[in-house]
Amino acid sequence: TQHDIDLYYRTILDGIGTAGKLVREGFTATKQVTTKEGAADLLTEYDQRVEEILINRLRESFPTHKFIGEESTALGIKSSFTDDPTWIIDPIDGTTNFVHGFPFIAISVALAISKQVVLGIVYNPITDQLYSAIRGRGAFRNGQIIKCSGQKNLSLSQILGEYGPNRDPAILDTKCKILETIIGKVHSIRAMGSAALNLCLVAEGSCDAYFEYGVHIWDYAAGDLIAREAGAYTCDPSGAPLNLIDRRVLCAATKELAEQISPLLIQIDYPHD
Ligand code: LIP
Repeated sequence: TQHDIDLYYRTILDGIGTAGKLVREGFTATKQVTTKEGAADLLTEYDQRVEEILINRLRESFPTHKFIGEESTALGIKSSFTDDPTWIIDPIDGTTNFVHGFPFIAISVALAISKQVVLGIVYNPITDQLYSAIRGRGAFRNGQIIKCSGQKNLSLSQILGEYGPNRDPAILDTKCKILETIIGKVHSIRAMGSAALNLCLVAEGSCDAYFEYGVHIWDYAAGDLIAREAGAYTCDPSGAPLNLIDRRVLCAATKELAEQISPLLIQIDYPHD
């Protein structure tokens, strides 16, 4: 019920407040940086501690809920995406930015019920910008309603595209080819290093579209809802409906814009989350 959703929302906001303080502390502190799946796939002790804070806070209030967390997954605690109420957590989206002191990082949390995301929060603790959405109730930045740009024309667009942490030469080559094809057709391409915030940039209208291959469910579950609630159109980069476990996303201010971008992409497949 809406009453339950409001309670979930208040509880996670409380957890994110505590977690945000720790991220701000860590931002300027010396960090232990380790790697996960490759030399450019970074992890710090803060990622793990933030995830613990959020999961403990939620578990205390909602003991039957399930969790899919980026760092729990990295530790081998693999939870599959089921119909149960499931919190999908990226404690620090943009870990590379965090390591380098580039202030474009976010705590991203979504709640899915029956595999449908019903609430999403993306919080940048450094700039103190909080993006939020509850399904059917619009999207907000620090409590103010936000709307995407409504852009339909590719040649007038500012597009977000990421390289991602995978250093496989074939994948990098394909990603570079895609960007090479697109750059001549648009105002600009940006790579900000946080999938969750990229979706919020489309939601608020400061960018017109974003696509990425190789992202994980925790990178885009919350941002996807925020973008949709702000009027954006999100799909699989092929143009098919978005699937949150397929590790690929295309989000555009309009369906017309998504339809112009999709044919320019080269589809990359990943084993699903
Ligand atoms: C990262 C992203 C970034 C993307 C990478 C990566 P992390 O998340 O959001 O935009 O290019 O694929 O997944 O690992 O910092 O949470």
